[in-house]
Amino acid sequence: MKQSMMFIPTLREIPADAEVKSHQLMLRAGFIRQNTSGVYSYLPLAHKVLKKIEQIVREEMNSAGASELLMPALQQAELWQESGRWYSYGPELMRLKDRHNRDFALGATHEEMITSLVRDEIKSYKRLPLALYQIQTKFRDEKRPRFGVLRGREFIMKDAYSFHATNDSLDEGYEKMFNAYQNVFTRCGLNFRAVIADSGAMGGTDTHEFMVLSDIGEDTIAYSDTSQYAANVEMAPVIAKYEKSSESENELEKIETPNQRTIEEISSFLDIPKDQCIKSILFKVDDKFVLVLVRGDHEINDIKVKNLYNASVIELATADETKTLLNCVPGFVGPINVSDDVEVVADHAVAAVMNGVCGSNEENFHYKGVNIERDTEVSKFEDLRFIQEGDLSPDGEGIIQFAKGIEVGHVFKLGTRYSEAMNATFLDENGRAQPMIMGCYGIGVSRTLAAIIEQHNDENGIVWPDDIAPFSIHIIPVNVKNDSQRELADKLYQDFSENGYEVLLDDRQERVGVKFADSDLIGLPVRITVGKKADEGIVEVKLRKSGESFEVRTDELAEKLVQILSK
Ligand code: 9G3
Repeated sequence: MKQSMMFIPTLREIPADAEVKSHQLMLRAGFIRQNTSGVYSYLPLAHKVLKKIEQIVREEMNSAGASELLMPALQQAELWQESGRWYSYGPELMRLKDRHNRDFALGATHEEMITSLVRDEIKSYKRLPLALYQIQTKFRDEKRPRFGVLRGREFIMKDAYSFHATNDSLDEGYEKMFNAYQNVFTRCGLNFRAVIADSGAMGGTDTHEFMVLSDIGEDTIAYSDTSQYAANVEMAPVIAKYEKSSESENELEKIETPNQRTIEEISSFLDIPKDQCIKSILFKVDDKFVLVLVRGDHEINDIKVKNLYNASVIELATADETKTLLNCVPGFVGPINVSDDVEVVADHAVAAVMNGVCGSNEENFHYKGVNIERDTEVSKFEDLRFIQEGDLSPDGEGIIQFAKGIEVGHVFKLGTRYSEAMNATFLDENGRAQPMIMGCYGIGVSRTLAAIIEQHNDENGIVWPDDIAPFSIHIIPVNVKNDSQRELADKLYQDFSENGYEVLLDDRQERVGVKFADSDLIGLPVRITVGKKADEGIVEVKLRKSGESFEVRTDELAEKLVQILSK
């Protein structure tokens, strides 16, 4: 392609409102332009990369046995009413009315659509398993779109759905998809981890997130420093065992602690280590009030509390609710003499606290000399805290470290959640109607594009992995007015294009400094500069990744390129 004909509006300056590297570079290298908050146009270079990512996705989906289809983005409300999600989703689901005033949703995802499609056609176990996928624009009215296309309101997703007669078959299908995802992200040149993301006990296998390691990632990954274990920090179980100290039990004693509310304040005021303080927080779990205790140096994992009660909503009790139930202001709340309206649960670590400190449910007072078994009515000890760096890895191998991640993929075992709600049944071998067992599998294709740039860039611009780059070779004549330079550049462009290389020829009437700066921004793997030595048949080759550059005779160039681009 000739650059004089392309649409690559590069920018010299870093746009002020772009906070992360990929957003800055996609704007500066002329890959995207924002139309409105969270809505972008993908310009020709971005479009070429999107197609390459999609091609990798297609190849891996097809070899996993899935068939591509394309479903509507316009979804009749009745489908979402059948599953109940029309009522459970809020403003994030974009809705509209047609000319007959009928309700529609713009597709945020397609569980309802695919289930209604399959239930009408599949009646027998002989037609299962079935795996279908699409690559399509999704709409989600994010409250805070940010980081360019990393979190947009309109984005490109590959979403796949599988249908099974048995759970064993679902496990097989899940495994195939899991492996396909490993291939996709490896072929995209990403450093990623498959992360346990379900609330089940350690080793839960019902859902995994594929996380690209990046400091700007919104998710925190807890991973083992020696094994393959990795989990979303919200889900990682804690297997630590706690030793009670051998010291004897002191008397319980109420002490004045004016305005000392937080663990930090109490710990320094009483000169007692944080791991001998007990943090008590009142939660409302669905419509039940629960006082949760953790050791002062730990954090309550509200997802674990929610899962303990199999609740759908968990939130902090308000100050009023705290006043009503514990007759106390937050900051002095504690587990001693708590009314029966409140259940007290504690993390395992609390059971080993000796002569601890906790709130007294009286403003400006705490207890010390607290011994849980003797002084409180804890109904159960559970794993209720967030895992921390330094904890044992739940698989028993290594120590937990944290990393930030960008979620680019998510695979789920859905079970019969949608097939029961929408009566998608098949007749099993005994002729009995059973709900289909489903899996669903998503890849954020446009988010993957940005994630690749997050992991592949330097101070001068994007550094594309060879297989993903919009073009492989950038040919730059230093001076297009110089006949020998221009003619040699054109010849190389013709030859390499005919040889099947994807070549971008910078034939613009621009100063060479501008051409080089744009070339670094766009980040193609190989740059061939045609300059003064064109007459001698010598050009300069520069490798974008290593910055290495060397002179090559044009008659050795083809051979050289094979070495460079096929390694
Ligand atoms: C909605 C809106 C936002 C949503 C959803 C529905 C996330 C929603 C979860 C999934 C699950 C899987 C198929 C591909 C892989 C992920 N955000 N999810 O269901 F209406 Cl507004 O999308 N879907």
